[in-house]
Amino acid sequence: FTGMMIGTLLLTTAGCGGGSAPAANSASQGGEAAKIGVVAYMSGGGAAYGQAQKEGLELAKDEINALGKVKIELVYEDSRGDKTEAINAANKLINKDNVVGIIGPTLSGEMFAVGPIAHQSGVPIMGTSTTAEGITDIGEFVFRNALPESSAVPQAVKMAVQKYNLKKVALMYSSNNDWAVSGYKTMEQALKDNGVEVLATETFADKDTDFSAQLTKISSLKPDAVMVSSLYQEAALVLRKARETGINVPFVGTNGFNSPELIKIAGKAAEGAIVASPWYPGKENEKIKKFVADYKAKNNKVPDQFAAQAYDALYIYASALEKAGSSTDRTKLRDSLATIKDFQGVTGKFAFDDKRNPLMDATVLIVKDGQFTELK
Ligand code: 1QQ
Repeated sequence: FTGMMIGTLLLTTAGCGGGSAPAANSASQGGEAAKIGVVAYMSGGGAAYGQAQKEGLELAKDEINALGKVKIELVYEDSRGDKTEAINAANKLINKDNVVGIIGPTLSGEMFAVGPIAHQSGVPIMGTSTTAEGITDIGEFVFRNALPESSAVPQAVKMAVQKYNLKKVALMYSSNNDWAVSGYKTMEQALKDNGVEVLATETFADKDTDFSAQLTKISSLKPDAVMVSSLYQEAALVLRKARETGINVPFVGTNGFNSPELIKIAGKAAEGAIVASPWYPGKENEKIKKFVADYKAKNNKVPDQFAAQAYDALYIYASALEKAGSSTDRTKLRDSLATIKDFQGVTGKFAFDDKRNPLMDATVLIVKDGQFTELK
């Protein structure tokens, strides 16, 4: 029973329920707040991703509302990283809360379940961290400002190959996570493109805690590096076990590595972990400095990539809402979002391409002395 199938099923059921929810595309009533739904992974094993997204969104919302050009109200739903929960959340937001658009969900797998519902309901939906292949192929109401792995991974792999003269590596990924599988495939292709040999490919599952069998095997093959596609929880435990097993080579990750939780959980074992990110707080830029300072004042920590991408996503919505001239018209909002070409956010210059994927830059980062720093 795939997420897609559940999605279709619930959509059909909602459709048969019959006209309980009024369409949210009446003309704008001056000054009315635009209701935007948020589906995020806010509790459970990957909660740090969704919590960071919420913090980024809250800061952006307060600033946008203070500016006064458009007014935004956010309605949060916790998906707990689960496709069925994400589907229930989206159906509620679309049919009960009557949101004009949705931000999220956090995971690509959740988007594969929820995107078709939003698309068929004519509700724009934007992923801020959905980096797998094929996300926007779901339909023309589906957007993302998340940097696809197909842009991020080749940069990280190429940099690591050059920097550490990699010839042979081992691969690991979580095989029951749609995004992790997609990220692994992208890694495999990037390694091929760089002429690197893959000595072994080992799998595990989300929520696994014992990686000794895979790492014992990998250790015996003496790779120059290990590449891992998984969320921070599993990646951190892999790193810890790897160092214990005597594997002290660089690790290259996919987007799951981009949470400071990776470093918190792995401790010293995270040193040398490499990942490409659309966000780097250390850049000399006034907009970034202000965002970091304001976020710190509110949340007592430096914003991570998930906070920054969510922060920019709400500004992108605000700018589209302003152009659309309506706080309730879902179709106008979709069309307006699609025209965003010259946006300047804390993650840099941003535009949607004609497939509603982002055109934006990435920085390759490495964990050094317990911090993500730029790998040059
Ligand atoms: C995806 C991701 C994850 C790392 C988000 C937390 O990139 O599921 O697409």
